[in-house]
Amino acid sequence: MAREIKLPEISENIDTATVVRVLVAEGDKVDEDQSLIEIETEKAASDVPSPAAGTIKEVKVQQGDEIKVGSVILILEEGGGGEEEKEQKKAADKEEEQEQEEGSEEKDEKEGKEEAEDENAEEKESGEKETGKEKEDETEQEEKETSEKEEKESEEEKKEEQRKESTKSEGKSKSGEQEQISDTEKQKGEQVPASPSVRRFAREIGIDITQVKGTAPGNRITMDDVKAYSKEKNQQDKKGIAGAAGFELPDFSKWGDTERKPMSKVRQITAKNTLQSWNSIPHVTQFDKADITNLENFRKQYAGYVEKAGGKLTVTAILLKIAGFALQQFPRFNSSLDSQRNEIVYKKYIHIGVAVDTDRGLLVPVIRDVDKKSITALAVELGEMAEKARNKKISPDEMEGGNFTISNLGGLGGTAFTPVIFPPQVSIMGVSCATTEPVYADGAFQPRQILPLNISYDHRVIDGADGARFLRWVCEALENPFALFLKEGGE
Ligand code: CAO
Repeated sequence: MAREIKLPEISENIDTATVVRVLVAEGDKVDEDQSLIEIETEKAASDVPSPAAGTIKEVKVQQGDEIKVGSVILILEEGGGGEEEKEQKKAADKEEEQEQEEGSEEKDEKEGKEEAEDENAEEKESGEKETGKEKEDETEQEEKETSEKEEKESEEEKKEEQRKESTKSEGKSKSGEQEQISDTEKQKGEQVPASPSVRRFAREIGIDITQVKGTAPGNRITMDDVKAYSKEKNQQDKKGIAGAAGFELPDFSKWGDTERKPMSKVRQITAKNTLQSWNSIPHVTQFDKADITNLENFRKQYAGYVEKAGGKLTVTAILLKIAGFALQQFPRFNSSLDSQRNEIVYKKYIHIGVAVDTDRGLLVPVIRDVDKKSITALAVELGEMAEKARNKKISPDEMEGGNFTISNLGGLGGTAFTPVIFPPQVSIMGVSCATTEPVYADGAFQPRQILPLNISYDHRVIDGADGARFLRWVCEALENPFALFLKEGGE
């Protein structure tokens, strides 16, 4: 039986997705749960699996399409598509044909009625048009009068502007090129039909009036047109990442060949979020180092134990547990700032995001209730979540609700970096590469495994001293986990 496969619900507040790749073609046989298409939304990338086994009859989408939740992606012929089914299909088609024949008389009658109704409607509309035309004439007359009045105003305004211009000294603040552009723009602006008050309003809110489409008779631009254009422009600016950054690109072709590629949704989201975070949060980054020589021995000793449970006892898994403890000791790091109400929202749960490097870019799955889980359980969950993120199986919900983030770049190398906070969180811990360093202790240099750590925090919520205390607490916990049972934090 043919079945329409629709784009399923993805997540709350998400109603469209972009088709990144179509993984099947017409005639393909698919299994239940086999990925049909790859999609990207504002929040994540994922696959749409087939709800049943069958044969693809028709593919209705293609790469790059923006599709709505509930829209048909493809038609699936359920089952193996064997002879029996073909027979069933033939019978069904025949039945449908018969139904259509029977219904055709009825349809003709109905269509006749509809046509008559349409004609009536047309007549009615043309009648309305006549009355409308009279009204339009009246409006045009009014417009003409207003426009004459406005032209007078405009003349006076021009004179005023000329007076102002002549008092300005030559090339005081702008380059000659800029002057030229604004002069041309001004000339063009004077040619578009708009009243001086509308022109002035556009100028005051920084809108180039030549770009506004007039909706009044004679394409005259009204105040509402300027407002509508400004609103649309704002929305576009918010959407366009490059626009939001406010950089005008030069013509690169002057210096060599270039190629343009669209940013993936994940890239766009990262760009938007990091820019917003960087622009709105006063970041401070604190650095420290932990001697993890003993911890590394522990890791080797218990690697097999965790492996049996299906996980890998990595530095990140251990750090998750330690950060969970630290957030309980320093609740401010587990909070969010409500700047509208001047309040700090303290969360009673410990959900930590872990930055995962995927071939589509950065994804941050959230491990929930870290404080209630063992290191083994955390290691297993972290492995599963990282794999899901890399295989595009992670859902947007699994990346929401984190209070704090760990970003471990140590596996890739590096001595230090300053991570960017994920709003509405107020801090993020970065981990660089552990190396063997000579440490002077007991009267001699000794080779020790040293792990560089950092924490970026929102200075509106957290002071420097708290940042230093938090990170030191983490370092000491890594060096001597028993201290966890003795220590108290801040706040
Ligand atoms: N220093 C030295 N070695 C480290 C290390 C560190 N800080 N962290 C991990 N390693 C080593 C591990 O021990 C492992 O080595 P072995 O294979 O020899 O055991 C190797 O690096 C790979 O580790 P892993 O990735 O399997 O496991 P992990 O739990 O340490 O890390 C994850 C998991 C998801 C954090 C990591 O895979 C990852 O994606 N990191 C990148 C995060 C990122 O992109 N951050 C930037 C965010 S801002 O753009």
